[in-house]
Amino acid sequence: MKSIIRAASPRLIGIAHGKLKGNNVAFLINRNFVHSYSTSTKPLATNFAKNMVSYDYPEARKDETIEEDFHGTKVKDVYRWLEDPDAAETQAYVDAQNKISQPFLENCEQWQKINTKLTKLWNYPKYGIPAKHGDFYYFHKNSGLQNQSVLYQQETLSSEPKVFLDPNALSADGTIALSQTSFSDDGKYFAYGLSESGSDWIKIKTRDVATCKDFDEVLEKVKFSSIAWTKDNKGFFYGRYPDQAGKTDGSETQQNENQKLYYHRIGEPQEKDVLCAEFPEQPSWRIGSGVTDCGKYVILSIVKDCRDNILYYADLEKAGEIKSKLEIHEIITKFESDYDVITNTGSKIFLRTNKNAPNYRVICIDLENPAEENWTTLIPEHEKDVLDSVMCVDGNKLLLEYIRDVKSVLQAHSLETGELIRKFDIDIGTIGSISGEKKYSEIFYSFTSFLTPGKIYRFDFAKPNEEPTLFREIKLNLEGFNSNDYKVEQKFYPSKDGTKVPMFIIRKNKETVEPRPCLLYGYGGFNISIQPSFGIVGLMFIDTFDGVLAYPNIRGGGEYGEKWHNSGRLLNKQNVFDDFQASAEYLIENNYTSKDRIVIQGGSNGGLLVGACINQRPDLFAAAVAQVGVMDMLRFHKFTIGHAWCSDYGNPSEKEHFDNLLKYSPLHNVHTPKDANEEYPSTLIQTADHDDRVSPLHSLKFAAALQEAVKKSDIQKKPILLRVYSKAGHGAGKPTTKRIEEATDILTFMYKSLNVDTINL
Ligand code: X99
Repeated sequence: MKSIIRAASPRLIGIAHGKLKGNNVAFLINRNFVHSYSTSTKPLATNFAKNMVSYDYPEARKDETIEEDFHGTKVKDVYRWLEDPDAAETQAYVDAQNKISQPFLENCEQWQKINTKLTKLWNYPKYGIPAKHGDFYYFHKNSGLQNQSVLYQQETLSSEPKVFLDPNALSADGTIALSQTSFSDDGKYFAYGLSESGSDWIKIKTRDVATCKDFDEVLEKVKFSSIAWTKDNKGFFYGRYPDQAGKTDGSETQQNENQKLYYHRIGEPQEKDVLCAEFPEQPSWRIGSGVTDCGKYVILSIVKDCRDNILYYADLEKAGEIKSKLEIHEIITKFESDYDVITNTGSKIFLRTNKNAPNYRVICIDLENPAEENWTTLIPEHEKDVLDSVMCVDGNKLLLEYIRDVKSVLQAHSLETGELIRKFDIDIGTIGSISGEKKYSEIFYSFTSFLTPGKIYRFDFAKPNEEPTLFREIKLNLEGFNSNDYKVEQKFYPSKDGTKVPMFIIRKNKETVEPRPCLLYGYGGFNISIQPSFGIVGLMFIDTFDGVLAYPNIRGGGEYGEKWHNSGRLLNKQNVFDDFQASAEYLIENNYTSKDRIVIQGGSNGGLLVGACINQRPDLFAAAVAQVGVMDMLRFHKFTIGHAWCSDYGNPSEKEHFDNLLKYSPLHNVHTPKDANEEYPSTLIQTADHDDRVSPLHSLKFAAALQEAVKKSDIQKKPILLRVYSKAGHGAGKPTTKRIEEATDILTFMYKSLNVDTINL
């Protein structure tokens, strides 16, 4: 949950596999996924919960012939045809669904009112942290409602910023986003990735900083790549996929396999790029790269799923001019832990790892002697706090970011001895991003929390006796926002098996607790921690409905290190759903809300959470919003990067995993409600046509199965809606207009589906 201030990613030397941050988790950064403009005009009932109607859902053809045998169990897949995004039948189905969902959401007076209020609230300037490259500082800024943030350049921190790159100029509708940036070490060249319509595919372009002019070349077929400049400032390493048949625009579903590492020289066409590393026997491997601060080594960080990496290195000094494959040497050979390279002194490499340290520690490996028995520990694992990131600054300092009971802690240690040098005083909340480099003594870091839009601090290690200064504060434009009007609590509630789970609860600052509309948001997977962050949509929910927000830090996340992740993955995945359901029960029992007022929301892996929970406990929630979710747990590994998720979900081709997945897969566990307790909550399923992280087919098949099941029920009155947005993807790079429209849809849906007695618009 890092805000816009994480936009630039100046943190590491380029290898960031151990903990996927930034764009990879964009669905968390912007809890609200948006869509294209609506034109529908049909009038609608005002409050659905009080005004039930029945729906004429589109007919989805059932192909009873598609059946697969999994370890002796035959499973039908009657909506397999919906897996083809290009088939006319699929497109007609999507159109028919949008014709129901779009007017339901948009044709009411509240949609307009919510949209107007949200647009007003959203309109405040948002700044990223400055980072120094060569002779200039750079930062991202969005003046308020610009579709994409603009990258600015300035000579000093007080001089007039100049526009360096404005993505808004690249498309009329804001659907071209600047998704990656990387400056050469001397700051003279700039490589940047553009993505279109929310796809994970990027095209890398290069620019001469002095003239602000682009070179001619465009590097294509790039995805899941780092951009790692060599210190001679001549070019960079990046990862590229082979050509594939058909489209490569993010609307296709082909698996992403056989990524290879290339070296690109600035000013040259892509055909001249040098193939540096490939592993043809290992199609799922993805090759990250980083050049060490000293420039001598390139370190390859290879992942095959979503945790654990291996490391190789090549000696660039020995290699000389890069003309052919690198001679690579092993550092870590087993996929069993995470290893993030921090920096090096000569052949000694410092890494953050969870090897034999589930809360992570800092170790040192000598490349000349990399065997494990020769590793040393510089900073041991903390008993309770999780070491979330480490970077090297000011020559010999390490900046360590910990997660302590979901909140951020920041401190500096010596690179030589590991000793603590200083603690930074951080309020209760989250460090959004940090910029700094080994060669500079100056750092910037941003802070965010539920009630703090953003504060950017500057600290200079050259002046150790001075305190960090508040460099910039992000403020809402509204006179009306006063953080004292709200209350944030952190509670620890017991889950089904007694495990204590932390949860933040945010509401109006009142003495008494009374049942209010409650938005319960969860993720629960992939070692991702849901830390406090500022969100306009959440505030709007509190203000408009006198509502309550709840963020349970359910298992599967990284809030308490690898153990917390492990207890919510593979055969333990049910714990994630149990934790989420227990959070709803806690909120009801403690009078924060009631069953007819709870809406659950989640995106991506959190969409799976929502899908599984409405099947398992339809009685517990009034409404549900499942965004870009993974819904077919028997087929997820067959599309785009889905195979990488087997580290959390297991592989259906293994019997014990299949048995487990079949028990919770949203698509395979829908029911026809036979009594009131079985009625599904009002459900909004959202996806987008260029989502190549989680292909829309998951949502399409789930919606078809749900609607088919409820059609046969006299009990089911609440709607099951599918909204498929166009020219949008998984969430990263979504233009502001689309974000606001989508958020308006969600809030309108919540208003209509919950027992809302207060509405302040
Ligand atoms: C991914 O699938 C990450 C994909 N990914 C890389 C990147 O492997 O985005 C990679 C390498 C280098 C640069 C950028 C990338 N993720 C990230 C999972 C969850 C995650 C995901 O998106 F681990 F956080 N999912 C969607 C999991 C289930 C639904």
